[in-house]
Amino acid sequence: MLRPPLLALAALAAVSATAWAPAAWAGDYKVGSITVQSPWSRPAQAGMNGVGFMTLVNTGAKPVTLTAIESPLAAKVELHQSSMANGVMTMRRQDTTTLAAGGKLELSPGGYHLMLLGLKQPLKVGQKAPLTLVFADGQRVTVDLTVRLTPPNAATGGMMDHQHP
Ligand SMILES: [Cu+2]
Repeated sequence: MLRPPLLALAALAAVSATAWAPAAWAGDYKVGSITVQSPWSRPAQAGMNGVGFMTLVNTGAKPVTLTAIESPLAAKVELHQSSMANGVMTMRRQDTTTLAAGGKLELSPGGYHLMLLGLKQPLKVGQKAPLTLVFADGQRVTVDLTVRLTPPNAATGGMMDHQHP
């Protein structure tokens, strides 16, 4: 008698499909009103600096401030902003950054990015690099940066090379 178990399985599948449909994409992380989407990094050698990219979305009604970033893989992590001035790419360190209510911060090559200073181990393609975001209200979220050669969901393959002195 195969029929009853199959029906039960179908019902279960339908329930879980409904329950999962509104959920965030599998690579997303949530803490409070903040969603972290598609965190990723690029390959780098030990002793060098790595990068971190992701999208932060604040779905709450209040602004949220990012005050620190930590990773066990780096001596220090900083938030930087790259910008083009007179044809020259420059980077500035940002001590904090605030996401407005309903706001979004894209960290992507050529713009805002995280800098993993002094890598304690190499970052290799396919590896996950843990990183913790700390917010002003004390909330923290640990995400895994997926090490890859190209952005996760983009045709924009800007291979922007940038180095610290
Ligand atoms: Cu930088």
